[in-house]
Amino acid sequence: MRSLPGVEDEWMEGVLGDVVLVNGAPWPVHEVDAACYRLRLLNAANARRFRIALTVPGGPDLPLVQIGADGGLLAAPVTHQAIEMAPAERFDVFVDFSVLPVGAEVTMVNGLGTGRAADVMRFRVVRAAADDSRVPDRLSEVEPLVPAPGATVRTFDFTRGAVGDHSGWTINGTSFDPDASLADIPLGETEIWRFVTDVHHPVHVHLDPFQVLSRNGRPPGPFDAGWKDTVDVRPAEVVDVAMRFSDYTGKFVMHCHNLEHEDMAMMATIRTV
Ligand SMILES: [Cu+2]
Repeated sequence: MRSLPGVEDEWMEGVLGDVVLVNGAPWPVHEVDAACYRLRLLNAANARRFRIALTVPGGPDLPLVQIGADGGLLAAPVTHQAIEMAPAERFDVFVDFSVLPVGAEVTMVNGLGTGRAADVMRFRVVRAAADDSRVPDRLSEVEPLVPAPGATVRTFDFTRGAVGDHSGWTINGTSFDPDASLADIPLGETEIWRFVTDVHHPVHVHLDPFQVLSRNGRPPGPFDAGWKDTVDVRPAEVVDVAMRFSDYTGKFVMHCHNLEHEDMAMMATIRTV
């Protein structure tokens, strides 16, 4: 570690662990009332993507009603049967356990995992409860970020490449340099940022959240709603987001949130002016 970069070629794609931890515990069981719960989901894995669903033996899966994304509440709830999460993405969801009898068990599974990585945790409904909570139809006012005609378009290409004399990960062909800005962005301007990938890269931007405009020229995907600061860009995909920095001038970073990619230099300095 003192003479070589902290990661090795064999871990280029990112480390996939063999134990799923939730709040630090392996495959925990959490007791719940037969009532509604708000769950705040964060994918805190190094590199693993999850497709989260709530399975019930002999019954349909429990829906996940999304009420919030990385940067706050959605304008209106979105109901999912499963939610795909890349590292660093957050989903705020509402789950109604009151439709189940006391004694029921609900398993949170990962549809993208194999073996033990296909299980995440379990909920056990242990007692009846009075609960009249519900999700409002309108949750918040979300200002749509609309780039003006002729708005600046910046393309960021996330690819494997040479980092010095070894193999690593690059943005626009460059590896992380804390002193060289890849983009100088005027505060208050709404720009279009175009993320282009070779393999999966969860792209994360510091300072201000953004909104997804399109994927491969088509409308945003089912998990792109609301204010985001991390977007799951799939292999060979082009994702456009509307970006506006409004708070501070200075140097910030954007990077892939696959921790091994990030540690192998897939990070860029940007500057707000
Ligand atoms: Cu990456």
